[in-house]
Amino acid sequence: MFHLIMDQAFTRQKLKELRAMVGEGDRVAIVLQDDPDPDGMASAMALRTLLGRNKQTTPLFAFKPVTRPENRTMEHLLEIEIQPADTEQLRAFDKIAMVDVQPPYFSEKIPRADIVIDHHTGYPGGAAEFEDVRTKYGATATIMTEYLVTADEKISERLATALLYGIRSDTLALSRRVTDDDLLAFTRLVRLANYSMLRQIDRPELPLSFAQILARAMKRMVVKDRLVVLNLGRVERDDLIVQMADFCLQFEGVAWVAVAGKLGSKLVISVRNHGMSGDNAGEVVKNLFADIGSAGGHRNMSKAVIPLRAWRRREGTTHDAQVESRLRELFSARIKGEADDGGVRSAPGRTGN
Ligand SMILES: [Mn+2]
Repeated sequence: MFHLIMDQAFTRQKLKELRAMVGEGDRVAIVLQDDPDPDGMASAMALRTLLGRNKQTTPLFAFKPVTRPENRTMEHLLEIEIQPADTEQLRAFDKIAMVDVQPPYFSEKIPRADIVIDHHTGYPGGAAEFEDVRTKYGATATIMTEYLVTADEKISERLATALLYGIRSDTLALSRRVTDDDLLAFTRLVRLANYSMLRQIDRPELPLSFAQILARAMKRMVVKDRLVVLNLGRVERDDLIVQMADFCLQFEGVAWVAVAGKLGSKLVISVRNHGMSGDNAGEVVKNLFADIGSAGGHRNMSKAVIPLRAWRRREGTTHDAQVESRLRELFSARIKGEADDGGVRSAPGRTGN
């Protein structure tokens, strides 16, 4: 079925062009967008396989490193090494390729682009000798899967896991902008991927020290006005704050969660709600904290990052218990306010990928 629906003639032609372009001894750099995401990382691995290359001859680069915990886990578990990009260093490569992104994204930082494979809309095109931009696709990993199938390449477990995760994350688990092509690529990869690895990527390992923090916090947890507010105090990673916020939202009677923690010299606050009625988590944090830190997000999830010094200046103290009670006051007043206004609505979350 896959073969009937895939546009293999087109892909076969492009594959021929792609391979003809890259000489055997050429050093190829693959450049990813800032803070690379799973679709980009998976597509880069696939391009390397298609060109019959390895980490030495075809390294991956990004101007800003991976930050999301899940993506870092993917990078680590699948041993995807991404080096910091440098314009001068890139100039020395015989070919510069980019996947899941296009040259204008980088403006002057990229000396040139030779190979571009992507699914994003809104770029003029024509910036590289080889281009394959399929804007109707949900993920670049889908395009890459078609290339691999057309080329009759063996898709390793590691590569299949990466591509499957790339498609899944760009299409929000096949719920957003998913096309038949994405579904077919997904189906093709399902049998090849490593599910225990996928589970590990979904649920990054927690540091043991977090158990104590968790135990103390859970004892204090109360639900008032359908709101849970906790300050975890000092934590070693900000995803622990995010995971805690997600966890607390699962309890009965909870509609809103705000979990804070101190990370370095900052207070990080992660906010969640169920997105019923007009609840808008992004607006709430902006209203509460835009004057002392960065604050924003979507209807269902938002975040504020506040320098502890700025918090102290406005609120008087950064003592953990007092931070928690102050946050409870602020959120409880704000959320009631929102409900009284009938809720402030805004556009749904960004659809970037
Ligand atoms: Mn993508």
